[in-house]
Amino acid sequence: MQSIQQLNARYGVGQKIHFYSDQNGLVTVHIENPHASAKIALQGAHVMEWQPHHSEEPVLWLSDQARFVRGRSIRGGVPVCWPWFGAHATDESLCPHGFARVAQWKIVDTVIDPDGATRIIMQLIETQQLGKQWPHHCEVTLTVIVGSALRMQLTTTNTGTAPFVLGEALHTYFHVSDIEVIKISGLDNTQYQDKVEGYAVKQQEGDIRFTEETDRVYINTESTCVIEDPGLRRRITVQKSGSKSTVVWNPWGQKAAEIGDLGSHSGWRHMVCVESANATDNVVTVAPGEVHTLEVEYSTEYYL
Ligand code: TA6
Repeated sequence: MQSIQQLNARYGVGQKIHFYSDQNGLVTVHIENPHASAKIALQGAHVMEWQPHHSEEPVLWLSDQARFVRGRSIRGGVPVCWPWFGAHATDESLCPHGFARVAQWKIVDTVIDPDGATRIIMQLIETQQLGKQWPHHCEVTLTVIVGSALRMQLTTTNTGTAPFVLGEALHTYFHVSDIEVIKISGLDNTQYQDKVEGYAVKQQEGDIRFTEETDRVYINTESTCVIEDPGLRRRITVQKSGSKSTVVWNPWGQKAAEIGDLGSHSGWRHMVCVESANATDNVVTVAPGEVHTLEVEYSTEYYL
């Protein structure tokens, strides 16, 4: 594993790209540039914070009860769900949403782009234990571009001789003023599987509004979504490519209490997940030699 000293010597740039270790030994990279600041944990290649300087409020939601411990997913930010989404198809003992979000990743490169944005390139470290859960040859990288917008590219290369089937998501938690005042546009007329009602297939009419537990996999959609938040007078735009599902989730109070790390003081009220995914009907077959990339871009604007 790369030590903090090695990481800072090879990939650090003073206060602009700085690696440190928290009290539980989780290695984090802190990025500071003219556009934004961000924090990424190497466990899970997990973007925990991204704050463009023009944004007064956090854009990503990070639970105040998040647990920063080895082998446990951090509640909030952008968990990387890979190589399956939800429960494993045949073995329920395996980690839901795949192991990538709790596995160790390594830094492959850090770059300061000509426009001042910072590019962090990470690769999932293969281990024997992971190989047992996912007996396929592949290379997985996550490139995070921290600028006035946040971009992420999750790339899977099949380096083996047989095709494999991949499920994945960037399971992003966005910070909102109040779940009951926001609306999400971009999915009108789109079919979804309603997980709250046993995956019943339904059709979205108009914008999404929230009055109860909502857990939906919108399928066959590559649309851009906008989270409109009149409480913060802010729009968050979620653009994507290489993704045919969009998952929208808020657990509401009772589920949040059962989950446990979703925050004190009704933390769940201040979050919504809009996840760019390839899930359920939209899992992807990656042929030998093929490179598959799921890419997202998050941007914000304030209005009067
Ligand atoms: O993406 C929505 C979802 O699959 C929900 O069903 C919900 O349980 C959530 O993810 C959180 O999953 P986690 O394993 O992180 O507790």
